[in-house]
Amino acid sequence: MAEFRQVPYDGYLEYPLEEMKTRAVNFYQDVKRRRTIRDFSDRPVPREIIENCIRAAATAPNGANFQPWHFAVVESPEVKKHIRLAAEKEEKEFYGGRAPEEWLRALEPLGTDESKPFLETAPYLIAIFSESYCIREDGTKRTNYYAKESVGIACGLLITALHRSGLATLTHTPSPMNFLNQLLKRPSSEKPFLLLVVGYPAENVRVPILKKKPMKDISSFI
Ligand code: IYR
Repeated sequence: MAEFRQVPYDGYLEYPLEEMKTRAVNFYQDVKRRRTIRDFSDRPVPREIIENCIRAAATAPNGANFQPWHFAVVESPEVKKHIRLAAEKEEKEFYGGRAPEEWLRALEPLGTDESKPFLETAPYLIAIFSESYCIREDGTKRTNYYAKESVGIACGLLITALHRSGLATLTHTPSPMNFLNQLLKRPSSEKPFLLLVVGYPAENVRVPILKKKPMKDISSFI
């Protein structure tokens, strides 16, 4: 079994305790400003920013370093239009009866519906695919361990990197979203995980008031 060659870890930075504390608070203050928005401006965004955020996402810890992800970045207005049409078709069925009553009630305060104009307005859609297996050169299948967990962590990093760059996002999950394989020409070994809408917020965008659970409900120290 081939081993990874080991080298000294020179990337670690230790900060003085007080600095650690302020860094933790400052990071929290910065990420807590992030809000999902559903109304985007069509202002262009340099591709370089998206590329570097994807580079950051791809540093995510992942199973056996198999890096089971693919980021399909859609800039083409034509492809965005096809994605919108396909997503709205699924969402129409979802809101029109496929979703259980209880689920629709839970979405009511968010004010979402089947109309998804942002899929055409925003400068970028990033479809993130999870690769459950890959095909080796000899044609045999190799399982990617913890693919969904790995891709979930990468998406968290991607959203945070975009936020810190000054961009807004919407995590959109039309269900089912297999149409993304066909439209973006991805193989069947890759499953669409998330469709991330990226850009500047539209002017006067509004967001719902959401309360976060208190620490005591989300954590325990044993
Ligand atoms: N995919 C649908 C429904 C939806 C589901 C959840 I859970 C949300 O938090 C928001 C929306 C849509 O995008 O409208």
